[in-house]
Formats: sequence, structure tokens, C-alpha cells
Amino acid sequence: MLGDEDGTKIAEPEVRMSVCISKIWVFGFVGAIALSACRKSEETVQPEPAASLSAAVINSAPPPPKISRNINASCIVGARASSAHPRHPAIHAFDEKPSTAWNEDADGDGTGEWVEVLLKPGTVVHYVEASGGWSAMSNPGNVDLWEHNNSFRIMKVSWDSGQKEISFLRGSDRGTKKRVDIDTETKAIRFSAVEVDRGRFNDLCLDDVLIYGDCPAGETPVATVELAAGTKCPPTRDQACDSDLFVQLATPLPTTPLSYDYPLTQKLLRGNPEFRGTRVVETTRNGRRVMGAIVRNRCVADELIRVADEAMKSNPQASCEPIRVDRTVFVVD
Ligand SMILES: [Ca+2]
Repeated sequence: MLGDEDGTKIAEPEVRMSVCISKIWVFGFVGAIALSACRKSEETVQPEPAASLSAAVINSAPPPPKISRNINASCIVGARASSAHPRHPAIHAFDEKPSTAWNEDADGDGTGEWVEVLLKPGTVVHYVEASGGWSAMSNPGNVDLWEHNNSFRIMKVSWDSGQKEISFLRGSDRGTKKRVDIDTETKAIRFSAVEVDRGRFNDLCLDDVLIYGDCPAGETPVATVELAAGTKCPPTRDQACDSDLFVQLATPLPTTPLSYDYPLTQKLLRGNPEFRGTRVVETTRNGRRVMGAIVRNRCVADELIRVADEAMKSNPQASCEPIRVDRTVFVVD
């Protein structure tokens, strides 16, 4: 099904691809469903999550009371910080790119420093997922940025009408995002260092916070991704899907490492301007770990399905549903 790559034992051939039964589009609760023929494979392992999803959607009205979608791209109007290194500004903590981070630039170890995201008026935030430092390896240089830099031990997350403290373990929380429920309208969310853990150098970093909720349409651009010339998909988010538009690409095996970086998928998506801004994530569906991409609209989803099916013969599927992200694998930039 898939060619060998990297010469490693842990490559996507060890990942069960989503060999699907049908391509199913579910758009909100008024959606259209298109079915196509089934292709069986000996690697087929799926109970079909999208099939059960579509049945549930059709049979259950009214819709669930709250839809949480990732709103980093659509509701953020700015960011600021108590201090910031010129090359690592505050917005880098909210750009959905693990490769970039906010770095404080004050004397000391970063205790008391903060970074804050500013949101479009009327934004309701359901929850945030915050990391505790900078988990990437530098490129170029391959420097371990987690080891090099300080990380949060206790982080205070505060918003217009509340606050909560969360803690990170430097030894085991690299790459882990902690969830904080907010469930209210707020104009800003601040992430403050109450206590920090030391790295080799004495700078505190924060690479990524994901924000989930909703904000009024219009006023600010829906998409912040600037598309290259010649792309055929529009930059706007699909209005027919007011949740996440998700293309499931693979079902990892139980033996697949939790930090597996899906080199074949990276190769497939990176460098293709059509997929800029696409977020490849792991989530849990029907109790099962799955990998897929959150895309901005149906045009991109169709293109991804076409490309992935061509390369992997996996017949991937798309659905519109709130995705609880367990881990962001990479963002196509
Ligand atoms: Ca970042």
C-alpha cells in the first residue's frame, strides 16, 4: 500500500490507512451526503465512524447546544506580551505553528512574564489548549528547544471574568497541551508564568495555544492564510460547516509511537500551496486514535482526498464535526 520511507521500522505502512467504505460528506445538520463505491482491502480494519456519524446526524434533531471549533485563524485580532524577543513575538504563541514560539525578553527566568491573545469583539471562548514551552527541534540546527529554554511549571490562564492555574511537568509534558474550560465571552486571554522550570538558557517560551469557541462572522478576514497564486481553492472557511471540516487519513496501530510524525503525510502535504494552513492532528473517534487533517473548506478537502487516495490508495473521508485535538502533528506552512 505504501512505500518504505526513511528506512525506519516505524513508518506509515505500520499505520492502518482509512480504507473506507464510502465518501461521506456531512455538512452541519442540513448536509448533503454523497456516497461512492467501496474498495475493500486486506488492511481494512475500520468500523465506520463517518457512517455512524451520518446516521446520528440524520436521526437527531435538534443539533447539540454548543459547537466548538478552532478559532485561532478566524477570531484573533492581535497579541501582546510583557516582553518579547524581536524574532519571537507574542503572536507566535497563537499561530498554530509548533515551529515558532513567543520568547520573553526580560531579565530573569521569565517568572511573572505573560503573553496575551486579543480576540474579535463578541468572541465566546469555550476552552483553550495550552502547551508549557517550546517542544520543537530547531530547523536548521536541530537544536532541542525544549531543553534549551525554560518552560512553564505553573501557568495562570486569565480572561475577562475568570482565571485558572494549570501545571506542567518538565520531565513528561513536552508536547502536551493542557485544556482550560472558559465558556464565556472574552476580549482577551492571558497566559502568565507563576513558576518556571529552567532550561540550559534562561528564556521562557510558549509555542502554541489553540483556542476553541465562536465569534461573529465578518469584520475581520475569515482566513489569515495568504494563498499562493494559482491555487484553485478559495481562502475562506466553508460556511456550510460551522464546526471543523476534518479529513480522516489514517488509524495508527497501538504500537505506533505517540510522537510519530507521519513522514509520508508530511511529504504529501508540505510544498503544496493548496494545503497551506491545513492542520494535521490526532484525535479520538469512537474510542480509537485517528490521524487526519482539519481543512478550511470543501474544495481543500476534495483536493486532499484526491491526493491522499492517489498516493496511499486509502480512500479517505471527510466530515463536519467538532474535533477534539489530542495532538497537532504539524501545520502546513
Ligand atoms: Ca507557534
